Amino acid sequence: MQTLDNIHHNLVDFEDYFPSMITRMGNEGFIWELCNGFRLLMDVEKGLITFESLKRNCVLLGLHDLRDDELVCMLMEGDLDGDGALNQMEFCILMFRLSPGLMDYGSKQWGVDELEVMNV
Ligand SMILES: [Ca+2]
Repeated sequence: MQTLDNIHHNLVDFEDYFPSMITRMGNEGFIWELCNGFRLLMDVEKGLITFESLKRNCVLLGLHDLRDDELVCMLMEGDLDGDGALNQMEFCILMFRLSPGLMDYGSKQWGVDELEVMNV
């Protein structure tokens, strides 16, 4: 069984990318990029990220080294309302959880209000 910690090890480069993106783009630009990432990964018809859409599109986010069980783990970890797919809010929260550096940065810079803004 994969854990989020295992996925961390596979995503070290990916994680480290986030804080530098915020520095470069600012908070609003970064949130826009996160939402953009969600749209790249989602199933267009459902408006949600499903296992199938994640598997098909994860190359776009540099996640091509992830195995099926790791993708399933990400979906399970991120799925807060139990519908088996990720909506935009769940995706953004998962991205924060996958990036300890970002979580640390975000907790200093952002409040709950900013996170709720993403849930449009
Ligand atoms: Ca869900």
